[in-house]
Amino acid sequence: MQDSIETLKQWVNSSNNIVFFGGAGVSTESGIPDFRSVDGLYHQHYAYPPETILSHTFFERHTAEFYEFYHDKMLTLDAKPNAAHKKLAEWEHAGKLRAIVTQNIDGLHQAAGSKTVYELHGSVHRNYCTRCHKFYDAAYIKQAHGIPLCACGGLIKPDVVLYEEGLDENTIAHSIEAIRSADMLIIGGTSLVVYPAAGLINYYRGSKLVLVNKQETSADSRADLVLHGAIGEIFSQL
Ligand code: CNA
Repeated sequence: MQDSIETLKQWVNSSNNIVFFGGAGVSTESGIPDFRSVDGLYHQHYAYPPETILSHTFFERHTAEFYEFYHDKMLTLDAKPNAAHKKLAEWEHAGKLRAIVTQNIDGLHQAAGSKTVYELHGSVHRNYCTRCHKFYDAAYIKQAHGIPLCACGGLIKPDVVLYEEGLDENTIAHSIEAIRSADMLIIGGTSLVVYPAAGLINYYRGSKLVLVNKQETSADSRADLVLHGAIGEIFSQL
């Protein structure tokens, strides 16, 4: 492991166009559970699996239950950026990192100071009335009991891409462009099973594909460097 960390350190030092592609595993060390780890949301007991609750149909048909889960598990507003978020922000500031493409909706990259963050699945920090489109922040949703309603009486929906919904085309286009022209692509904290997001890594055409994940993923075999471990712990050694 120490050799791999050393190699990664050298690659980072010699790169100035790094793109990071991440998922829920980036935020577990901030106390936000992912979906697929042993202590992830899939292994906790709910009446439905998380991907059913976080689907468009469920939101429409069982809005109160959706918001119960969402309040409990997704609106983790007290979480703070960990060493991985901070290191990525540092690299961007130093002109090494061009963009972060994330499947996370927690806003922790921006909280760490990162500026160019493509949020493929949206953000809990943006919420809109489905009737008049008025904006509401996450604090408003947090303090609302039950289903959050707009001043106009309309239902407020988080700007989060639910299962069955399409991704924002502009965000995809920017993500593809960044990944395609990156000199190094670091993939971290993602099981790479949620599509179309996971497919974006196929646009990388460089020779420094790095994978930092606790568990094995389908991309391990084609990565140029694989580090199995906790991303915050690993990044704090870079
Ligand atoms: P996932 O499918 O739960 O996979 C997470 C991966 O991260 C697993 O392979 C773990 O082994 C790995 N992992 C967990 N902790 C660490 C760690 N500390 N260091 C390195 N690796 C770790 O999550 P994905 O993001 O791949 O799945 C996509 C879904 C989960 C997206 O739609 C997200 O929106 C959604 N999600 C987001 C959050 C968040 O915003 N923080 C939380 C939970 C789920």
